[in-house]
Amino acid sequence: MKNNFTYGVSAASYQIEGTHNKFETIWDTFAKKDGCVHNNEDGTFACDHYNLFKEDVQLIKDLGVDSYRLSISWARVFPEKGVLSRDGIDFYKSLLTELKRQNIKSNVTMYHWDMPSWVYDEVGGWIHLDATEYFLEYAKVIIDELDDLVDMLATLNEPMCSAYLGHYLGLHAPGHRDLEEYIKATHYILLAHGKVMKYYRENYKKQIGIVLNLSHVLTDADNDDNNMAVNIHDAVTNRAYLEPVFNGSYPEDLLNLLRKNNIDLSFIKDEDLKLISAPVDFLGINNYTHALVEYDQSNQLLSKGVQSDLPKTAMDWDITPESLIKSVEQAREYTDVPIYITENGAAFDDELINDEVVDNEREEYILTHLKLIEQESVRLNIQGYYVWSLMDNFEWAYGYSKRFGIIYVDYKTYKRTPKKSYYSLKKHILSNK
Ligand code: IFM
Repeated sequence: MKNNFTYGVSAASYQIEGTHNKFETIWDTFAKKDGCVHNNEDGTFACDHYNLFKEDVQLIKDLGVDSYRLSISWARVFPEKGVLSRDGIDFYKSLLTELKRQNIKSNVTMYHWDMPSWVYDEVGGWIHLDATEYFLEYAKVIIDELDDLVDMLATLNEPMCSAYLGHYLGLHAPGHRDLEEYIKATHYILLAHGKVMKYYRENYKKQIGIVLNLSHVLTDADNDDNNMAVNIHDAVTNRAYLEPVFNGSYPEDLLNLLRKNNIDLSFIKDEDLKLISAPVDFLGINNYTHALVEYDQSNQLLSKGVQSDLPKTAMDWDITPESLIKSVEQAREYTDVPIYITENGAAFDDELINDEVVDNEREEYILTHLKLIEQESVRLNIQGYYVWSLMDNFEWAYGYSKRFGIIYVDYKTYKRTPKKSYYSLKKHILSNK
């Protein structure tokens, strides 16, 4: 295994902190619309990490990991247009200071989907150039105020989800279904990344990168149509992000398909692509499963997901550890920078019995994936692995119905109970150090 391999655990602002109604994000609005989020649940209280962060940092410390990956809520920092919240900044200062005190490195993401509602109300979200300027204004504040306390910084988490799930499939906030919006949101969210990269490079010196979710795409019914669907789905979900960030261009097959659908692509400027492809110091990869697809004539993007008979998690996602390695190999076609697996983990239907959660399936999932990563870490220059997630939390459109945590959360009392997988991960880390 690589020397200095980083063990970590991940979580994200909206999913754990609780907004306590002090500010509004696009997920609060989305959750109010019937049929969008399980039981109309939202992040008002989440895991109340805002109040319980010291207890949570102690749990991270006791787990024995080197690093904690967290995100900052744009809306907590800028609850209204042009209004900076000192309380918001101070919360993150306290959290990062506590991590330092406990000698845990921080890996901080500036955008993990909780766009302030005012940005959406002003310009419609990521489909508008102005959103990139609002984001830059926020990112500058975060960087200027927090850089001393941060060890690694990432601009975005999973831009594919913001663009494709949020603006094409309608499964994530803001819940739109529009092909032109998919490519506009893709481009402008990446441009926001590029603008922040420029500011950071001109003024600061630490590690900055981006986190992409990559899933190996395949079909189990090999024919011309299905193979074409595999390629185009790979372009839409993986290469639409890898290529601009590392090569400064979008996949030609994707652009051709968009043109065939009469999408005007003149908003994509060469100078934007230069900013977007500024060198990063690391790539974060989030991966949970593969994407099994077939041709679908009724979809403008020509593919649909299909079911396999493989073992599944509670998300109905196939358990395919080897596909994690395939995704890292795909990224390696684009870049030599160090790679961190910034999210990997699984939801299962946990039960708390006598103050214990015996989550054997999650334990097996995590240890299988982690051991594979350790084995491949030298060949593929993988420098770390973060489990998703530190604790059960708000799982977006699934509300609180899916539990990904290695710590169980009772959503009535906020009591935390480490699960069996927490203890086995702890043991694994200890024996490897
Ligand atoms: O919970 C999410 C996380 O916010 C982003 N990556 C995938 C996780 C599981 O769905």
